[in-house]
Amino acid sequence: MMTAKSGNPASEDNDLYEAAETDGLDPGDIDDSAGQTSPDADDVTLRPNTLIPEHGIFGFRNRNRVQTVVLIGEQKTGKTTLLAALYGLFCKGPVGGLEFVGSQTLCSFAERNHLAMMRPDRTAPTTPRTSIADAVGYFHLKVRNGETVSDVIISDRSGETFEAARVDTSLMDRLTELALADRVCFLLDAARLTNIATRHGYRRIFKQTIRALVDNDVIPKTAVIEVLVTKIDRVSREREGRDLSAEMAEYEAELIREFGDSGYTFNVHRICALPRAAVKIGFLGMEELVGRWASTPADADIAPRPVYDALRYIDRSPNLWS
Ligand SMILES: Nc1nc2c(ncn2[C@@H]2O[C@H](COP(=O)(O)OP(=O)(O)OP(=O)(O)O)[C@@H](O)[C@H]2O)c(=O)[nH]1
Ligand SMILES: [Mg+2]
Repeated sequence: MMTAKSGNPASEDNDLYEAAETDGLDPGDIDDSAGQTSPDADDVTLRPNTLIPEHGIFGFRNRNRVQTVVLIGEQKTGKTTLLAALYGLFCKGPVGGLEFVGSQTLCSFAERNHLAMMRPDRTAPTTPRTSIADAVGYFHLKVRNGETVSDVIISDRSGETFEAARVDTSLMDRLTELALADRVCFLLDAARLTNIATRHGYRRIFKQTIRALVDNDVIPKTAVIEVLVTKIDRVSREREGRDLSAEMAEYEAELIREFGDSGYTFNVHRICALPRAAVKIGFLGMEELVGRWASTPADADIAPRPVYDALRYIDRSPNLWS
């Protein structure tokens, strides 16, 4: 007959076995993270606000069928603000027919959104700079369109790392997120693009970044490339009689001419993630953006791909051996 005992039920179970019987048993998968949660203090459980780290992303992708979006942009082009805006939009309700289901990085989203909106004393709200010392981190978003549920992970890292990789291609190996990309988004700052003092250099540098990544084959051939023209609110007013929209359209057409036949699906979209300078513009292009990012791809074609530039592969083989 079993008698009721107080204490740990697991130890009760073990009491029914001899030590020799239990020692050799496989304990099964133990969830280490369960032991790492912060202890309750005053009945408040703290939740971590970390992103999915580089070493955790492979396991996450193995467990879930996800779309991986990689954000690339110089410093202050609006990468983190875009992520904050995504969260902010889902807080208000469905976005373009997509409903929010969940997120493994909810606290990180909330923190970015809070920081993007705070500091009312500043002329413009600002997110803290993503530090070059931080490795890449991934945000997670699970959304639903009717019966179809999709998982999206989005990388965020410091713009300085991309700037360094543009001028020194040996640093491209460090952009580990690119190998996982289903979609690579290059953020193009509309304000810098149309500013007379900065536009010349910025136009050249922006193309140079895409060219460096495409020519060094660090973007998977199956990935879609999109250029996201950010901060449209800042160029919506007429400036010194110039038609800023037409100037941007001209550059966008140049990009499509130059990269449209590089072997990738290549598109340009205008977005506004923080319509501060022209409130009427609203969150331009954000619904469409979420729709594209969460779209479920067709089943992957696993047939071996033909090799088009075999000589370049031979060129690179010493790198693999070294
Ligand atoms: N007016 C306006 N400002 C924006 C918009 N998007 C971003 N910003 C501002 O641009 C600045 C830089 O934005 P971030 O999102 O921090 O840029 P980032 O690309 O993450 O920069 P790093 O972390 O340094 O690589 C912030 O002050 C934002 O408030 C926008 O759509 N409109
Ligand atoms: Mg940032």
